[in-house]
Amino acid sequence: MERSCRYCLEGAVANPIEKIKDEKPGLAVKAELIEFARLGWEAISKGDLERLKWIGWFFRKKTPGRWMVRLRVPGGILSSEQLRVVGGILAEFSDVKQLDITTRQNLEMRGLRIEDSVSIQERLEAVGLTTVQSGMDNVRNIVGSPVAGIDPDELIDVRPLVQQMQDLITEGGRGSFAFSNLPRKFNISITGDRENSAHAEINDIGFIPARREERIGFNVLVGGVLNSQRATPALPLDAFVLPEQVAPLCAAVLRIYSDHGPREARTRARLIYLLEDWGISKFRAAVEADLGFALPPAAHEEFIDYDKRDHVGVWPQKQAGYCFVGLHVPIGRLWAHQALEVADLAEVYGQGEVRLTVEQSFLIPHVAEEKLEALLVEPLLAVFSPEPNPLLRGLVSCTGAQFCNLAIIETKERALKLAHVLASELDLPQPVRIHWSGCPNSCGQPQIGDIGLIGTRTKVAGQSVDAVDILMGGQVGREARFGEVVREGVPCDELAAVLKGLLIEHFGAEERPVALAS
Ligand code: SRM
Ligand code: SF4
Repeated sequence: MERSCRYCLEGAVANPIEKIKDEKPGLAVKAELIEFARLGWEAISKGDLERLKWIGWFFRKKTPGRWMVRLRVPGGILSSEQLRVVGGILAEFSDVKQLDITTRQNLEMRGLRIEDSVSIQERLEAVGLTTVQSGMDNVRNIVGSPVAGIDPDELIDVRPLVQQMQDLITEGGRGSFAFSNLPRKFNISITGDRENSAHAEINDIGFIPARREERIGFNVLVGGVLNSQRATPALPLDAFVLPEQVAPLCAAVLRIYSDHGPREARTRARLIYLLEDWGISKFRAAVEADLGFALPPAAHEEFIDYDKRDHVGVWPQKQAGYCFVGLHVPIGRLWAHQALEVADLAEVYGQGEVRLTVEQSFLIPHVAEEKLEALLVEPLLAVFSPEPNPLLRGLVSCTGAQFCNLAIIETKERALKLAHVLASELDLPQPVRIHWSGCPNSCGQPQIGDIGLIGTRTKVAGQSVDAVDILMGGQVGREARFGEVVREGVPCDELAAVLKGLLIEHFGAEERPVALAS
């Protein structure tokens, strides 16, 4: 297939990031890290500050000199040894010692200095962790089933596929120049369970287990996006692939997106715009031409027939005598010493493995039944509970104004405080998933919450104040759908009362009787 030059915009005006990439590829800074560490952050050019996101180093305007470092944790699976190194780095080098679990089953370390970057990168690499291509115009952390290989009802164990894709896209963690000049970010989800546990619909490619002619493989969705411009669920490609065709298909889609995806306006540089420009048939034909073989149409028998779980609590594994224990991390944030304690728990009670979820929590797999009782009384489980209050359990929050360059409002602390207030006043029959995003970029996935909150500003008595737009009706798992805006510009100071009303009216919440003073 004839390709147009991916660096050439054929006369169109390039957006500033394309110009930065033209001057020097984003990934080139990997080889220059020693020099940046020597010179210090103040000597780094604006272009290189952007390029450093290609290797996971995010300059934070709110805390100049103290960086956020984003890892890649394919499918959310990491070893206790890896987590211990992450906790150790934070303990030794970070001023705030904070670690966030992200909505892509990933980790972000905070408060690190570029001056320490060489030592930090060496420690990560020594245990097989990489930060490469975790930001900007790259394939972001690949999300997958957090219970792959242990779910009694799973159809395909996707762990090898997730690793295969990660290796392909990052050249084994070393960095791939072939896949790191995409028009914009790119998200991939793959699950082999029956509950759509990693939100296929909000990814640029989503793989859903399906059966065709007695073979289990995947139906393919393409073009899902959430951002300030639009929220569009991924569309069926009308194609079925076998497990061994997953990585080749991803590579084909990425080449096509790289060569033909829009690069003029940054806001229109996502895959969905290419799909809308070409139509699914032309896009599908281009994928087949790149692959060199025809794709069968999507299988009729598709498996999203279970309700989606958050995996919090104690669940039996497919391995007899073992269970996994899902522990809830309030707003996805933990501290260095807690990361180290989690690593210890995984070793003492499990088999040295921890799995992160898209709900910003984690689970410890392979807990032998006879060890369960002792695990459940560990002091850390008073903080990371297997039985959290229903309002805390469904809470997801993006980073927000504390650290994020683009935030309109503060989210994490506010979300937690509000959940505690509501939990003290209301009894709920089931968890309500409340998703916070500090701006319309939608990192907290507000469109898929039962209630979604998007940061904005409004005027109260002539003063500009923090506010949110409220969405409702989002559904995950089977029959996933996006919520819609039901209230605009609700001042954050009024939010407790407004949410209380919505929880009572729509989610069966009941007010707790007020204790009378004696
Ligand atoms: Fe995001 C930009 C945090 C998941 C859509 N996102 C940012 C930046 C990098 C902005 C910045 O430089 O400050 C935020 C870093 C703040 C910080 O210090 O942590 C940021 N995004 C996050 C995380 C950490 C939110 C969280 O608390 O979990 C998530 C990291 C995922 C990861 O591990 O890779 C995160 N971001 C998402 C998601 C959800 C998802 O992928 O499932 C989305 C919507 C899905 C999508 O992209 O279609 C998302 N982030 C964005 C966008 C809008 C992209 C667009 O097409 O316009 C931006 C803005 C941008 O890229 O210019 C953005
Ligand atoms: Fe920042 Fe907005 Fe993303 Fe929240 S949604 S992390 S405020 S870019």
